[in-house]
Amino acid sequence: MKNSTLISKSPAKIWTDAFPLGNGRLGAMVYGRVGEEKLQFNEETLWSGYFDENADNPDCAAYLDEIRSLIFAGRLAEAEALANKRFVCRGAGGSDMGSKNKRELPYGSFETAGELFVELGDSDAVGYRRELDLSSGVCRVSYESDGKKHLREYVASEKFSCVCGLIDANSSRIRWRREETPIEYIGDMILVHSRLNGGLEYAIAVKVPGAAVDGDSLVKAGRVELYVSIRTAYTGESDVKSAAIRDVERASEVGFEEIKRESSERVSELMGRCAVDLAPDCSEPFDERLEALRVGDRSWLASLIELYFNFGRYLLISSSRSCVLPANLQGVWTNDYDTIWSADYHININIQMNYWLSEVCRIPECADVFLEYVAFLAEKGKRTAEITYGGMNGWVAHTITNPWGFTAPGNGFSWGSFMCAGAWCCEHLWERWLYSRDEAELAKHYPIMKGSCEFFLDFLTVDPRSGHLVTAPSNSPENHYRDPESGNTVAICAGPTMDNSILYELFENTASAARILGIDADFAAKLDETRAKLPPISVGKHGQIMEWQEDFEETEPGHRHLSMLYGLHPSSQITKSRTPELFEAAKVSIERRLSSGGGHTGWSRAWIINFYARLGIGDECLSHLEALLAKSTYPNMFDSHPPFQIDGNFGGTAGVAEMLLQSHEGFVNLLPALPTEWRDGGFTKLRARGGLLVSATWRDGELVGLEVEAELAGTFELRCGGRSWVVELARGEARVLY
Ligand code: FUC
Repeated sequence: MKNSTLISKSPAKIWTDAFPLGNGRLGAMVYGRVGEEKLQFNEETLWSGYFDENADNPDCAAYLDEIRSLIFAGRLAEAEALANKRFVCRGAGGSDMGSKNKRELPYGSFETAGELFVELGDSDAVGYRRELDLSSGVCRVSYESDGKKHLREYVASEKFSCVCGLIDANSSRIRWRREETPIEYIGDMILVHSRLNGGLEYAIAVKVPGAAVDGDSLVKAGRVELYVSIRTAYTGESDVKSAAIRDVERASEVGFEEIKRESSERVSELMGRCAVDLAPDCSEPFDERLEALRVGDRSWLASLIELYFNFGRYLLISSSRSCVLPANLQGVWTNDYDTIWSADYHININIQMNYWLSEVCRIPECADVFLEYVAFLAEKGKRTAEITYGGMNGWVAHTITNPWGFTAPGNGFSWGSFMCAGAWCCEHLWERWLYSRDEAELAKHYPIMKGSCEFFLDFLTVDPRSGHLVTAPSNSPENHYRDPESGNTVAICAGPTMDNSILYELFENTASAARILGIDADFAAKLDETRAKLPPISVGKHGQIMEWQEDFEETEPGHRHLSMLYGLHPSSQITKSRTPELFEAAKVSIERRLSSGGGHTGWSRAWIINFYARLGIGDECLSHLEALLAKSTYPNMFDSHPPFQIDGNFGGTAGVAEMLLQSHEGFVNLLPALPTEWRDGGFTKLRARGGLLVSATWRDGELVGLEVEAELAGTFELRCGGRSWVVELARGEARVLY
């Protein structure tokens, strides 16, 4: 696979220089240092905190009507003050998500497992090269020292559930470091067995065959083999220490080379599911090319974008397979004990963006854990509907959640009470159906979608000013507007556009699912009737898509959230053919955001790329891909919010796919947003809804080759510019169309 190797000619100085390895459950960051190697480790469930029984606040419901009355009376400042006082979780919730005290709170934080140091004694390095091969998942460090070739290799094995390494050395001293944690050196092992704040028991085992204990280290003559595993009691493991030891003993019996072979094969199969061809292969160091781009040298831009596309797929494969938790705000990697935002799950764009690439890039199995997490949230969210909302049916979740199942509003109304977070997660259940047509899976997911609908059938209330059914109190994710009465900046509102768009889609999808399954005819009819009463997406005085029901003055016109455009992407309520006026207004909304400094976080920029892909403006997509790389990317290609936040990586990769193939309008739209600069290129087996695999090539911006393969039998329509094809294919059938 070309443009699939991250290369650097220098060791990592800081964490965001280091190269990431992951098997879905374990993460490792490889520094590749001369003299003393450093690797930092994570395990996906290594979270402080616990389920906070206290978070759901029974006092909220009593104030619901009063808050609504104040909103509808235009007394927004009072409504907001009351909501901030009463419509929040009990206790500290997620606290100030950037604070350094979350380890002491029930909410907790994703924590580093610690660092492994391997003292090698070499001092000089000639011809240093550090590389991460995305097509195999092997990280290598090589150089010459004292006239001898030195090689290190590392892999994260899914099958053997270990991170493994092989390091050339004359002699080495190996130790583990984790703050305030007892570490044992016994025989050829390093062992940690402890608990985090909140009580989670965990164990770390490092096996170095042939090593011996020397004080607070292991020492070994000659080449070093490393086998590292971390286990926690998150899923109820009764003997985490034995489990971690069992992992490394088993792996060491198999041996590094065999583990590397098997792991490379597995990663190669997943990475090989699809490809894009945007530029000749380039093996120049990534960090040097990134610096060149930053100073205006665009000669490597296309190869960098192809590398970025591959890196996003690699990161999802590395942080979201054979595991029990979805990729969090940092995937499966953190170097902190009290990580910013706890590296939790923000479900008002972040976790959803993590999984946009999974279906179209043919790694749906990487999204399974997210869909299972939605089911977990639905269970926990029933409690919130019951307690916080005074006995409402169904389930609800809000802006933030964590592995303990926090579903209450956050501890601040304006950011913490995004009402449709859980409903948005249900969109991924429906997308899975659109790609897979798996009725059994749809039947499993239907109760989750129905439960979300049931909550909103209770929560929606008539806005006396418009007669529409609206969510109230609510807000447009983390954004504010000027209260026309008081002139104050407020967040609180009724029926923000994003809520209306998400619920329109949820009700439509759930009714469709009921009819496909041949069940709940009356419920489906109720959903249709309710959907018709939601506020429509409207155009404001600037020609923009209105973010709220009324054309309020925005106080943050460059806000990072473009929530009012949910109907453009990821939903398909705004399209050129069906809603031309809204389609044009969406462009205005994006331009207004950008002209006021919008797109300044990685994920926001990535969402803009997807928006412009849906608008069919390829040159804008390219311009924002360039900005995503140049302004929001670290030297190891991690996305920068800042700080590191992985959703930008995933959203950027999804954006590249969206530029080349779309299938949200009932037909396959080929090359819908091809930049002028991408004169020649191609893609292989990107996946359309309905299970159609599509490969295409273009020359001078014109389609010159088109092949399809049906994962599922069906009749498919494909369009490219003025040309179209309708093809009926049997399951598994491939055909050259052009
Ligand atoms: C939401 C975003 C922030 C950040 C956080 C993790 O609050 O508005 O930009 O991405 O999630």
